[in-house]
Amino acid sequence: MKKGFIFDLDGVITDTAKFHYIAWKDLAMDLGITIDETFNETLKGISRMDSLDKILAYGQRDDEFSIEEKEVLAQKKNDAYVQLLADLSEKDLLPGVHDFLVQAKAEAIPCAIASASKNAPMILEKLGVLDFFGHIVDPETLKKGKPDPEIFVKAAESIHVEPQDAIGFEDAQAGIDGIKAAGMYAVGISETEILTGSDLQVASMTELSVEQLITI
Ligand code: XGP
Repeated sequence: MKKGFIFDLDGVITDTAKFHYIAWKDLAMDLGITIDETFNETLKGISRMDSLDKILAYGQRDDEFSIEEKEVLAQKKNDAYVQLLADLSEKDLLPGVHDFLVQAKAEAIPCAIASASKNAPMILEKLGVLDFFGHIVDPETLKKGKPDPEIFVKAAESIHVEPQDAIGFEDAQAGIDGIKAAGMYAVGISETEILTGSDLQVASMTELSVEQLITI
């Protein structure tokens, strides 16, 4: 029996991944770097500063900025991203998410968020689902980002569930790799990408039933 659920946020609970892409693409363009959707896949699940570093390395500009300058660039991207979220509300929950959280609550399965995003609490509040989660891992407390398992192990601990009794939900390869490295069952959610190593992959959460999953 599985006893706890751990969710990524961007691309799993809501489609904010598209807003991250717009904001990163604009910032990259200002720096004379062109990124496309294929490159953007490599930013999914990656922290703000690591994402910026990847973009600078991709544009071969990685040695040109001081830490302070990079902080300014990362803040600029985040300001643009937060502006794009101005109208975010319950209507922006991805299909099946609300039903799934209601089912989990009814079955008394604790849920936690394992997202690299520092914006997670604000986004969950806007989506009206903050109260479904027992804990949101603070990415500032992590030594390593995904695909390291640390964030998933911390999330499981926070809801008092052993990793082998937890299920992780992810839309990105770095996330699936982290879930598997943590020793958890991995559910990949993507219509377009093949998430290698997922124990189960679905196109959307509408295909999932809490009752079935907990007996896995
Ligand atoms: P935050 C975000 C990153 O900026 C973005 O590149 C990642 O795809 C995303 O986290 C993964 O969830 O972090 O800027 O919202 O803190």
